[in-house]
Amino acid sequence: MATSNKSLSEYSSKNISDISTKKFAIVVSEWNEDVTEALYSGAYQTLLQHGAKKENIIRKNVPGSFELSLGAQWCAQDESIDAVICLGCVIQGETRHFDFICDAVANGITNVGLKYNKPVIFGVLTPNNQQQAMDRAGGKHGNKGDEAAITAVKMLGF
Ligand code: DLZ
Repeated sequence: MATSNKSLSEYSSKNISDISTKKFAIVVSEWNEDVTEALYSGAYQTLLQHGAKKENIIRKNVPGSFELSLGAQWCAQDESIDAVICLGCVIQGETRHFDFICDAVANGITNVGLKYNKPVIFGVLTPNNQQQAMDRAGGKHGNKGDEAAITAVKMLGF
């Protein structure tokens, strides 16, 4: 599971589909905003680079990563949305809050995808500290937002 030698912005060309008519929702957590804005920028630009239309990418904010699941559900229930990309950053703290949020958002996002039968992507960083987050939000390990967007594109080409 280690990502230390992998760039999150690198991907294979397998299953890259035509997304010119696809509609995306990107749900962004406001916690650790400097990180999540960088994730959003990566995801948005990656979708555009692969042919998505600006008018087919909507953005919604939620207060924290815990709220990503419900935000994703509100987007996924819109039949015009083909894929939902959830972006957040939960930084390890001194209490078990981290574990509860990470478990909740991972399970919640999974359940929304299964319930609405469409790609709902887990673009959530769970680093030990701010530096690890920045390294994965456009830093030396690439951008988790790029990876999340490519994952949506590939799932639409499944
Ligand atoms: C409360 C909290 C804490 C301590 N840390 C983070 C974090 O690192 N990243 C994040 O996205 N959200 C954090 N939150 C906020 C929770 O996700 C949630 O918004 C609140 O607990 C209210 O439900």
